[in-house]
Amino acid sequence: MSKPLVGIIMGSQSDLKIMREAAEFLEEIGIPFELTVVSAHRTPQRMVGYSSSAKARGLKVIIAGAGGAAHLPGMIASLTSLPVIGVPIKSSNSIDGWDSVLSILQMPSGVPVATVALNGAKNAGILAAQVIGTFDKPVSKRLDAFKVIMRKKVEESFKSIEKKGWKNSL
Ligand code: RP5
Repeated sequence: MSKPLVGIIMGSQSDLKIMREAAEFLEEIGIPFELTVVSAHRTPQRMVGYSSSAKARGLKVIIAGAGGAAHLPGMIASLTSLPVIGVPIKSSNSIDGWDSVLSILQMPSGVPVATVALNGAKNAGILAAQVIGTFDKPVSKRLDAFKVIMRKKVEESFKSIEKKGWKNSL
C-alpha cells in the first residue's frame, strides 16, 4: 500500500455522505489518501495532533469538510503549512449553508483555506489531485484525460440539441 498523499477529514460521520465524493474522485484518479473524522469542537486534541503531524506523515494536501460553525478547515490551516481545501457542508445544524460557507471562506490574512462550493466535495478532490499533479506526471496526465472526457460529454450534449434543429450562432 502506498503512503497517503491526501488527507480527507470531516467534523462528523454525518458529513461522509458528501465527503465520500472527494474520496471517490481520488480513488478514480489513483491517488492514495486517508479518510477520518476529526472534530474541531468535540476532539480538539485530535485535531491538533492530526494537523501538526500531517506533513511529517507524508501528506501533501488536506481536504477538510464541516457544517454549521465550521471551524475545522481554518483551525487545521492554522497548524500546518500544507495547502488546506475547505468543504462547507449543509448539515443538520446548518441554517441554510451560509454559516459553514462563511466560516470556512472568511479566513484572516495569512491563513488561507481554498474554499469550494457548498457540498462541493468532488471539486475538493479534483483540486487536491491537481496539487498532486504539479509534481506527479502520471496524475497530471490522468487529469488532462479527465478534462477531455468532460469536454466530450458537453460536445455530445450540444450536438444532440443541434440534431433537434435548434441552431446556435457559434
Ligand atoms: C459539524 O457539525 C460537523 O462537521 C457536521 O457537519 C455538523 C453536525 O454534526 P453531527 O451533529 O451530525 O455529528 O461540526
